[in-house]
Amino acid sequence: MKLFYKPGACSMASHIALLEIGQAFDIEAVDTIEGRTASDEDFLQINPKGYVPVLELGEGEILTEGPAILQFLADRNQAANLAPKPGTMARARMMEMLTFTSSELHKAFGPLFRDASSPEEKAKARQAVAQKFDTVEKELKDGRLYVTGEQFSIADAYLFVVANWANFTDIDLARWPKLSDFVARIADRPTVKAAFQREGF
Ligand SMILES: N[C@@H](CCC(=O)N[C@@H](CS)C(=O)NCC(=O)O)C(=O)O
Repeated sequence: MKLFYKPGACSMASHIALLEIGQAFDIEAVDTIEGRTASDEDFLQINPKGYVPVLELGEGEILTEGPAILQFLADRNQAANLAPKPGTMARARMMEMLTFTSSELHKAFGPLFRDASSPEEKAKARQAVAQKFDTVEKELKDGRLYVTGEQFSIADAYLFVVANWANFTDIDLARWPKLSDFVARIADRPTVKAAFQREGF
């Protein structure tokens, strides 16, 4: 199994999940701008959509889209306890948070990573991110350790990676004390430290 990633990108959530599972896997960095992998393969031949994460499963099977990869990994490796069982309310809550992170929070960061964004577009994006962070802060207000309760899940891996982008985009996470504590707590996991190290940080 091989994960194609970009250092610090959303693919890091899949990287963390793979490390939590604890089985052997390979990783390969991708330059999505040049469209080449570290071993100089044409990335568009691997994923015509041109973005990471991509999970190569062997025998030509390729899985894309972060939330799909995360759920596939969790469901295939239930002993790692990375997601509640499909069909349960707990699973629906976990998917609710994965979807929010993907379609609301992740997307809100978009203009902050685009060189072509104007200062006005970036200011607007910071406002949009702040609004989404307000929502997460409310979720975490009851003092839960993880975003859907007391058990670490793939939703935490994804939310952590995206929320941590605040530290690279001039957004002061201290404005959201519960979220700030959450980010520090997840950053302290051995698997998360290992993912940062393996991605070259
Ligand atoms: N819908 C995709 C979006 C993935 C995505 O936005 N990937 C970014 C990194 S976080 C990427 O590879 N962008 C291409 C680039 O930065 O050139 C998913 O959820 O996996």
